[in-house]
Amino acid sequence: MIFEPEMEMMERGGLEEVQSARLREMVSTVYERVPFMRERYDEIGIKPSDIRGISDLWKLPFTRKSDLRDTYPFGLFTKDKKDLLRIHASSGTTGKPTVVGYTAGDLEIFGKVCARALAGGGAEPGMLLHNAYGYGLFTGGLGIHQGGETLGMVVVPASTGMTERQVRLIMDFGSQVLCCTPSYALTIAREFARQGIDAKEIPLRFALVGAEPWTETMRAEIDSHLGVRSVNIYGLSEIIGPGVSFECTEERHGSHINEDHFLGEIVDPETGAPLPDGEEGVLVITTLTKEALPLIRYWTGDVTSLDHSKCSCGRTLVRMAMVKGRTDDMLIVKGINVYPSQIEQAIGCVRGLTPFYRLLVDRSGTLDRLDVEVELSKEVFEEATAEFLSDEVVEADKLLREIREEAQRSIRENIGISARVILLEPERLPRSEGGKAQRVVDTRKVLVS
Ligand code: DLL
Repeated sequence: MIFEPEMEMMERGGLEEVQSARLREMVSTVYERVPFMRERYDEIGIKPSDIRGISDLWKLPFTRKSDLRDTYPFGLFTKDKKDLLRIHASSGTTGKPTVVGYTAGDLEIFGKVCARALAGGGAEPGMLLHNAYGYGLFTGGLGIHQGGETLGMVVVPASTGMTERQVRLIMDFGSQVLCCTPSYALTIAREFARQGIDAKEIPLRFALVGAEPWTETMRAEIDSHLGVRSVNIYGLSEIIGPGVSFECTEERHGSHINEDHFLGEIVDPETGAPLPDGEEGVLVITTLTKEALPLIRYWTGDVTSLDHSKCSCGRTLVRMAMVKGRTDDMLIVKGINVYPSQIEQAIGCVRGLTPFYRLLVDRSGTLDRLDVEVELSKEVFEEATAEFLSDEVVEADKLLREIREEAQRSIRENIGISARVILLEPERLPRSEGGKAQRVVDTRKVLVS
């Protein structure tokens, strides 16, 4: 189902006219109402009248997360505090949180873009939505909640944690749609298995997962263990929250950006120059309709690429590839750039391994070392244990050595880096309780005084 076909299926020429008109208005508003931005535009000699349409976008400077921090908490807002209906914030690991605000109009759009995403992911009015994104300052819980209500669904505001209860509620209520982070979807799947509930008995049919990078290997696990067809949902608080882009169940090949509200570009991470379709770079987004906190050319830091080709679902909205990671999550190990999701992908195709992994980066002397801890599947672990117990130590050793060597080879061939793979027993690594998974321990960052 397409929630707003008149916008989601608009032909490109018409869409670009809408985008250009909205961009002109947005730039004028920001220039008039945000002194911080006016000063920046004055400094480089840009006037709102220089921006006649989206083809002039490149003339405008980027807005960065540091600009939000420097003007903390409300310095980039165009509205007075009393004209807002809601505030969200993302904690950030260091320093001040990023604060975002919404007018009534913003919340209406937030509801609609999330409703579009839910519809794209298979949801329909009347279906039950089990929403296990965190409620609170995080935009995931309330954003999806509002999207569900806007679509006409019955929303169960489960939030995160208490996984045993999540499973009971899904079973008792008969929820058909699950929304949560991909790592939490795996935790929920494990809890179903622990309670002896087979995928065929689970009422869920669709899942919209996002808020953190994930891969096709994880998708296969989520789909088979929960009995769903899972799709990606992407977004960030600064732009609105979830619902910036979403995959359709038809293709599950790239997430449609809600381009009538959010104009996406891909730029070179070093030079900032725009890159063509298919080339990987940083996603930069301009909000076209946001009232309280419009952002122009916001540098998301997320690495992806765009695809304007036709999609069989009928939507004309451009698609973005799965996010590889944020430029600031990128590790440089032995001079090679590596994203955790690339390691996940490289080990994902090795038989006997699971998507539960952790990267340990260390430096001895001047040399970086990368260890990849990864859990074995239950089947392989049991096979190896049985061999050990029946004194077939050589066979067990051979089985584990082969898996380890294959994983190391896959990492070397796909990423060009040598890593040591450490096999762990199942359930060894900490599990997501609903928030974003922490996959990297980089001890090189400890300062030496
Ligand atoms: O994570 C909003 C959201 C909630 C999206 C629920 C999807 C579902 P923030 O906490 O501000 O907002 O974090 C935004 O998370 O810049 C990406 O780095 C990452 N991210 C979000 N969605 C995805 C995704 C929410 N589908 C940051 N794939 C973004 C990969 C994602 N990374």
